[in-house]
Amino acid sequence: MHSSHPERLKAPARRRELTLTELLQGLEQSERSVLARAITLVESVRPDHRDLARCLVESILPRTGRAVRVGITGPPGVGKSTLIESLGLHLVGQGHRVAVLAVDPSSRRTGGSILGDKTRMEQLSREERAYIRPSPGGATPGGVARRSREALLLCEAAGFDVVIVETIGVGQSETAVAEMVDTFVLLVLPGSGDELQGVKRGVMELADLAVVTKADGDQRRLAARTRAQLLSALHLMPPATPGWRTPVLTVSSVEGQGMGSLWKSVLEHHEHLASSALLEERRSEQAAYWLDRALEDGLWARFLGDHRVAPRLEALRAEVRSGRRSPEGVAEELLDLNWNAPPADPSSRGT
Ligand SMILES: Nc1nc2c(ncn2[C@@H]2O[C@H](COP(=O)(O)OP(=O)(O)O)[C@@H](O)[C@H]2O)c(=O)[nH]1
Ligand SMILES: [Mg+2]
Repeated sequence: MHSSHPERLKAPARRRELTLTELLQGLEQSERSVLARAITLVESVRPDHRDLARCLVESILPRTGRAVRVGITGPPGVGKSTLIESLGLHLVGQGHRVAVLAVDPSSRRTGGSILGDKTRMEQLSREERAYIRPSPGGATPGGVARRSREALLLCEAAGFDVVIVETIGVGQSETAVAEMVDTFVLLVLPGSGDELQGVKRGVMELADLAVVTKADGDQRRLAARTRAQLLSALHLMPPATPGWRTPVLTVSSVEGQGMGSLWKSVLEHHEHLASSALLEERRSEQAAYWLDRALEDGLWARFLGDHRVAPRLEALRAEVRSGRRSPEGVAEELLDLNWNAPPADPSSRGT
């Protein structure tokens, strides 16, 4: 059995915290309230919560991996949330159980109310077979994404067979979400065909599927043209999935148009992955990726918390800022300071 957890005595005016057994049972029975509390647990930074969260996630691992994991990315305002709601309703109507997660590395600074994330998926959130979870706040972007990945696993353990992850904001969250899903979907606005080179290239190369949104009203024809431009731009790029040509679709989420074909393409991609060894390969690469990120963050936090580093760092940083010291020199000095003291393997250090 897992390490025991001290009884939680101080929980004034709050619900009693659930034990590992209760959490596991609740997830097994697909209880949404238990799923919500399990996700709150993995989002917590309290050390005793982290212990329990670790036990929980490791215990459910055998029951994960059965969902189709879909990432949705694109610039703010492109229509991600609206599309997820429309697709989610379509899927719920077909009998699927759909969980929606958001990854917002900036949610701490902005209090989670950034421009372009106004759509709350109200209709979908009222569905019994849907579960919607906003982004956790967090100290580091990596921390936010790691919590979301654990939340994804919990959703799978709770029996959700589709998990959709929305990237909020631009930049950091895109790679993180691409590293936790099977199928990564890029949304673009009608008329953005001419600026497809440049900044978006990195994200385009990750796309297993591209979708031109808002193909309705007088934007319909523009959307079709953008689709053609996207197709030829993607043609020049290495495929995000080996042996797979990234399809480009047009949809209108407000009219509910194109959700059937969108889901069909997602399943085709999933089938392409699953029928070769690619799905397993992608997921195990991703697990290794998250191990490295967790180690990076953990080492960094420990380093900053070291009693020999903490008091000196600000002064040294100021010297680097002013140009009196070199970044490399100061880093080496601090790393030596940190790692020489405890008995360490000297051969593992570079020159
Ligand atoms: N005409 C039209 N507008 C849409 C469509 N999808 C979203 N929108 C609008 O675009 C705006 C941004 O949508 P939202 O889903 O919040 O974008 P997000 O920031 O990418 O999540 C909202 O005002 C939506 O009503 C669509 O299919 N057609
Ligand atoms: Mg949104």
